Amino acid sequence: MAAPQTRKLPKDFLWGFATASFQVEGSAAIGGRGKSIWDDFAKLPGKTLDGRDGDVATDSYRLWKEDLELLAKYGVKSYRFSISWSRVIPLGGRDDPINPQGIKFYSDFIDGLLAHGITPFVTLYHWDLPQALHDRYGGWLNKDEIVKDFTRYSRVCFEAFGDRVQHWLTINEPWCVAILGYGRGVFAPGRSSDRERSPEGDSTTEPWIVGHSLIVSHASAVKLYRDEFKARQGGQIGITLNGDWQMPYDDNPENVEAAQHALDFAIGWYADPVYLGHYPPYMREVLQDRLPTFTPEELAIVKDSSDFYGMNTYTTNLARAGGDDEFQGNVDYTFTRPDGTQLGTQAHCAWLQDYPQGFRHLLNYLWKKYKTPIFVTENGFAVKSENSMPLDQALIDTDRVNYFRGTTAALLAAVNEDGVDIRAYFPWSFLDNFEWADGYSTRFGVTYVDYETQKRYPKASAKFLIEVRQLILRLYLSTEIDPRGIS
Ligand code: PNW
Repeated sequence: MAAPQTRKLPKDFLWGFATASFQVEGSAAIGGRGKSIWDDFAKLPGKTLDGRDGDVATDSYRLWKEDLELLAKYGVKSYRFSISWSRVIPLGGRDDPINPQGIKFYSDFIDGLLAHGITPFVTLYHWDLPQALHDRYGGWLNKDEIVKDFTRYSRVCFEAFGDRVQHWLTINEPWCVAILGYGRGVFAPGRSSDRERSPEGDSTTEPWIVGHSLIVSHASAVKLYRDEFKARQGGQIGITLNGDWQMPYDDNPENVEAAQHALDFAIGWYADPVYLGHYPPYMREVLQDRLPTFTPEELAIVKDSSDFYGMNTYTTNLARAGGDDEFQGNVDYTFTRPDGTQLGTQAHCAWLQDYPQGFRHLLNYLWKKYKTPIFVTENGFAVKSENSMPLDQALIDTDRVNYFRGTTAALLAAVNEDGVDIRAYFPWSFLDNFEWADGYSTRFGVTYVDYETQKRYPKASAKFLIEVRQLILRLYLSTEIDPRGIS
C-alpha cells in the first residue's frame, strides 16, 4: 500500500444508488419506445433462468415519482440511472426520428431529481441497443455505422438534458457487452460459436471487433461533448468498466503473472487504450491480428477520453496460470484457496464472493496505473436464496450488510490511508430488478421489490448504508457538513 497520507473525501463526494433502464423501466411498448435487443431475446426459451422478460420489470417508467420519493427518503446525494436509446430514438439511427415522449420522460425525471436535491448521474448505454440497428447492420459489429449512430444519440441527449446533467457515462461495462453478448452468447444479442446456443456468431473474432467499436463510439461521444457542449454545460464525461481484483492463487511466479494477465483481459482491454493509448501487449500477444488496431485518427480521440475512472466491481478472483478461456486471458479463476477454504461468503450468483480486501487492492491498482480520479459506479451483493425467502426474512439481508460494511471500510481506508482519489460511491442496486440472464431470481437491491404488487420495502442494507453515509459525512467530509446527511 502507498505511504499513509491523510486525504479526506471531497466535499462534493457523490453517494447514491444505481440502476439501468432495461432492468427497471418496463413499459416496453408504451410511450413510443422502440424495441431493444433485450426485448425479444429475454422471451426466447432458455435465455433467462426463470423464463421472464423485461416487459414490466420494476415498473419504474410508471412509478418514477414513487421511486423518487424513496430516493429522497434515503437521503441520497446522487442517483445513477441509464437512458433507453430506443425510448429516445425508437429506431436508433442518425436519420431516424426522435420520440418526444421519451425526451419528456427523462426530462421530467431529471427535474424531479434536481427538485429533491439529487444529482443525476446518467449512463447513455447500459446494454439496450435498439433492435433496429442490430437488424439493419449488425449493431456493434459494424463500427462505421454504430459510431455515427451512437454519436448522434449522444448529441440528442446532451442537447435535451445537458443543461441539467453534469455527470455522463458513455458506456457501461463494455467487457460484458462484448464477451457475454458476442462470445459466451448469454446476453443479448446472444451470438456465439456454440451452435447449440446460437445459429450465428464467431466467438474467436466478434468480441474483439465489438470491443473496438465500443471504445471508438465512447471516444467519439466524448469528443462531441468536449467540442460542443462542455464549455457551456460544464459537465464531466467518461466510461465505466467492470473489473474485479485478481489475486494470485499462491506465490508461484506463474500465478503472479497470471493475475496480471487476467487484469489485462478484464480491465486493460478498455482502460489501457482510454488512459494510456494502446491495447495491453499481452492481449496482442494472445490474439494477434484478431485484436483490431487503432487508426491514428481513432487513437487521437481514444487516448485521454475519460475525465475519470468509472469503476464497477463486485468480487475478487484467485488467479491461476492455465486453462484455455481466452476471455479470461487463458487464466483459471477460483474462490477456493490452496488450503481448501473459501475466499469469502458466497452470493446467489456463482461468480460472486465477498472479499473487501480485494476492493481496496483494486482501488490502489487503478489509481497507480491510470492516475485518474475514481468514481465507483457499481458495487453490490446478491444474498443467496433471497428470492425464495419470506419477505420479513429477505429484509434482514445480513450478508449484504456485511458486504457493504467491508467495502465502505475498504473505500475509506483507500482514501485516508492509501491516498487514492475517490469521488463517488454507487452501490448496486437501488431496487431488486431484472438481473439479465438470471431474470428476477437474483436480487441485488437494497430495496425489496414484490413483483406481484410492485411494492418496495427497504432492506436492512439500505438502512445500513444511509447510516454509514451520515457517519462518514460527520467524520470525514473536508469542510462543512452536508445538511442532507444529518437530517
Ligand atoms: C453488472 N459477471 O453486470 C451490470 O452493470 C448490472 O446491470 C448488473 O445488474 C450487475 O452488475 C449485477 O450483475 C455484471 O459475470 C454481470 O462477472 C455479470 C458479471 C459482472 C457484472
